[in-house]
Amino acid sequence: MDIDTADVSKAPTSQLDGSELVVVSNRQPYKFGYDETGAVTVDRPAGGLTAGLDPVVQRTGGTWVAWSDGEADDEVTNEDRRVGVPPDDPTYELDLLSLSEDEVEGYYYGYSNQVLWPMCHGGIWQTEFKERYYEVYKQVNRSFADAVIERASDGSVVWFQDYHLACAPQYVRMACPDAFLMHFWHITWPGWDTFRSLPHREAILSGLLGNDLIGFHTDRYRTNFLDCVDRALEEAAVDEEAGTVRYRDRTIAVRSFPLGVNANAIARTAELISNERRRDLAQQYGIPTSGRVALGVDRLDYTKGIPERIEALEHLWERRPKWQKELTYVQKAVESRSVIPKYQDLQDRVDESIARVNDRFGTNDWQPIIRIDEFLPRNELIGLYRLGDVMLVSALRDGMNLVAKEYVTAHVDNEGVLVLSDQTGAHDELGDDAVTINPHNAKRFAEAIEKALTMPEVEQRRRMKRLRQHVSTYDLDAWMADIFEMVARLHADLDSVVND
Ligand code: ADQ
Repeated sequence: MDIDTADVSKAPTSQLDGSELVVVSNRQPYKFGYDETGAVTVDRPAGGLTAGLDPVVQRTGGTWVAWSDGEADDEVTNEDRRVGVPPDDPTYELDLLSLSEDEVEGYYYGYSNQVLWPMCHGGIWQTEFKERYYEVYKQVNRSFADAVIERASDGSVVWFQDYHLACAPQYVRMACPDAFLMHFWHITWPGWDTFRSLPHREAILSGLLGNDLIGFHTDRYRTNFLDCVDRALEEAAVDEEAGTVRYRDRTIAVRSFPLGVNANAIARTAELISNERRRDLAQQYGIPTSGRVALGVDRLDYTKGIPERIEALEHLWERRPKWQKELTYVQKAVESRSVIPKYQDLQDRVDESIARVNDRFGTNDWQPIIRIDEFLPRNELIGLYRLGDVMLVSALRDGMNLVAKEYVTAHVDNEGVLVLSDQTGAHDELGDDAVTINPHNAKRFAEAIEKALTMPEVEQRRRMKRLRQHVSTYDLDAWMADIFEMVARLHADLDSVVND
């Protein structure tokens, strides 16, 4: 049994007050495939948001609409492409949307990941604006909206996730004027000077303003969004202090809700990992148990600052040779969006820099950088977190960064130091007790790694304790409770307007 996923979220859902919940996301919470014998397999949500939301929808019942990208989806779904989940004891319906190759290319790899993703992270030079991408994005958003409209009624609560679905809320709004629509935007929202580069900026904002509630991780993104609305849409009236937009005779609330992790489950799993198991894990990957370990856990994405991190480590081993043979860096990477050329370039850059550093400093009995590419079950990932004396999170820009929070949560013994980029949403919450870095400055970054490695134990423990306290208080349940409480308040306001 996977200990982490066995613990369901305790977030209250009573605020939904009997309304049907419809969750809409690009990725599905259960993925159906085949094993080598041809039998159907089910990949359950392992971590992050999908794992947290699934138990909530299990309790409320309802529908989850997502892109059908599982090999066995045709076999497990009915004629309407629906399947009850969890498969062993279904409590809600998964509604799977089939997309053609052209749609996947235009909507997912195109507009979502080569326009909105780089633009929102401030990389306007990384974007590939193609009108075709936008046309397909709208068309797929329309299909998601149609699937929602089929299920939703005026009393429903519809919850959109992320940047893949910016146009869908306005489409749903037109068909269901009285449904409660909300959206959580998981990535950064840039300032106006960046956002104004987007050729379809008005349409993207207008699509999102079909919602009643829009959530961001931090106040900064919320303020950026309100500023962009104010400047781009003449007909919108923004009240920055109240956090509202008046648009097309409706009021939209815009709030920040910093996402947390399933802290209790991670901590419990971490407690159950024996020293022996940790030693086995280290042995399995050739991680020395005598010296110190720095750890990086990322999707292979150019926003995560992996080459910058390797450069800082190289700087450290070069300028401070005492760390050679003493500090080993472990990079747990997971391949991502690799059909996009910029992601292939990044993979090449990471491969080359790891090879260069290992060539330069490696000896017969020591490899400076160990790379783990294979899939690790959740409890092994938590075991790996515990092996890290120092965690290096060096994102160039990151909406939140849950890896930082997971690392902290796993350090139940209060040992370990978090080195954290000030360009992450997580830094707004954890910056005081982490060692702060700017990922672009290799020299300072190297100094910060050394500071983390030499931090007196008392200070380490003091900082880690505070970090853990924060992360366990503002965990995934607290995030969901805050959001549902806001839904209930806004619902009540809407009711009073209707009854007046
Ligand atoms: P991501 O960019 O994917 O998410 P992150 O928050 O760091 O970034 O990770 C999400 C989840 O993926 C975590 O639960 C983590 O354990 C897992 N993960 C990451 N790398 C992994 C690896 N190599 N192996 C196994 N698991 C790995 C987007 C935004 C973030 C935001 C999240 C949630 O870009 O800024 O924090 O959504 O809102």
